[in-house]
Amino acid sequence: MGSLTSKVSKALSSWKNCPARIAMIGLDGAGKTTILYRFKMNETLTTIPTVGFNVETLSPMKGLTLTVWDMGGQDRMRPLWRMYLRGTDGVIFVVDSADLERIQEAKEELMRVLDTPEMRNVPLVVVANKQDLPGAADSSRIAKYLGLHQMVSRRWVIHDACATNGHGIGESMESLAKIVKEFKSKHR
Ligand code: G3D
Ligand code: MG
Repeated sequence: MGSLTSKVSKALSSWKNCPARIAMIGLDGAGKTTILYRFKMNETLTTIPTVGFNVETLSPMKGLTLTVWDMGGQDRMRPLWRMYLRGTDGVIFVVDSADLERIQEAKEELMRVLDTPEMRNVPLVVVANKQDLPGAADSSRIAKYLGLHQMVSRRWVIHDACATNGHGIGESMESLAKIVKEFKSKHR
């Protein structure tokens, strides 16, 4: 596993006193697995080999439970999502900022998840990944493409990032810790 930068490490260790369940989602190829490699994995809890639905549950740090899966083009699997989303305290949505051909698809998938009753008010961190690639849209453009400004009853934050060099990952995790704690103190 990749080494922990101090920022990522600090943000992750703050979960010890505030256990949380986080869903990390995004289209395939967005960079989820690459981000996970930036965390030191204490344990992989389960990988459930459902045909056509590869969901991983892992705990990079005491108190933090992450469920991770690829979205897109799998309508049959949507009923399963809801099962995994129950009790979720926060969402990390990872976007390939250089793949504007699929940004509309990314938006639709994100909205499908956020529109489920389980996800009411649950805060969102968007990682505008792959900023190193030519033609990547910055986080303010990605926010527009995803329609984030239209979300009124949900806290959201977006960060520019590059998972391959770690830029923005610590900041994203810090924001996540902050808004999830606020959410839990109000709604849980
Ligand atoms: P996923 O888990 O969301 O499906 P991955 O996505 O983490 O497997 O990443 C898909 C590909 O994008 C990988 O390349 C990975 O190295 C690359 N990638 C992830 N983040 C970045 C980034 O910030 N910048 C660039 N340039 N590439 C990134 P491969 O070649 O292994 O398929
Ligand atoms: Mg992956």
